[in-house]
Amino acid sequence: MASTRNDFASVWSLYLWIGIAVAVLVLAAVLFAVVRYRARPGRAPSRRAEANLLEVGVAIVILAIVALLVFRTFHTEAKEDDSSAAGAVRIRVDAFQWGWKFTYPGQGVTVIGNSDREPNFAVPAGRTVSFALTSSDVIHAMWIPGQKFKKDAIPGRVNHFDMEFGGRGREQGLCSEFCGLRHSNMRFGVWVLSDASYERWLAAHR
Ligand SMILES: [Cu+2]
Repeated sequence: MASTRNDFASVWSLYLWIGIAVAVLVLAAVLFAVVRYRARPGRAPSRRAEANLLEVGVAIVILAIVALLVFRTFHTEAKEDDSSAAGAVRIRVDAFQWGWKFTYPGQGVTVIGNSDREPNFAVPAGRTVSFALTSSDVIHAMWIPGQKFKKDAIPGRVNHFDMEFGGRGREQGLCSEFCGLRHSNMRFGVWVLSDASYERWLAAHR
């Protein structure tokens, strides 16, 4: 399991290029029809209503494109949802109105904060971190823009996912699902630390 940071970039550009190709084809076909078959004196409209072979061909091409996009999307999504490698750092995340609670099971460490005081939790750089995300009231979403990652926090359901954090420093995180009055202040921070600093951080928060 490697960093998921750029996984969706290739899926996105695939969608983009297929979208551009389809747009160009459709516009070209419309332009062709407008120019080639425009009204001219002495021309009657064609009485032809269908072209079965062509229509079947187009349907097959569309199905193939859809199948490719569905496969690529779910393939990438499955990698993202993969959890979890042995020896991964485990963190349970509880979202609530309007804050976050981060618990390290078996470590005796819990960090909690709200819209007045945003919580900061820590992860070791370069190691797999396995998250279990849920909500205690309404639907929230955990978003770490620097990691290009977002996942819903749904009451009564636990979402599992793995992440690997690269460079050291602080990543800003926030709630990205409108969840009430103080939604915009529902933020958190992630300290990405070296192994030694991470252990010290854990010890200091016990
Ligand atoms: Cu929220």
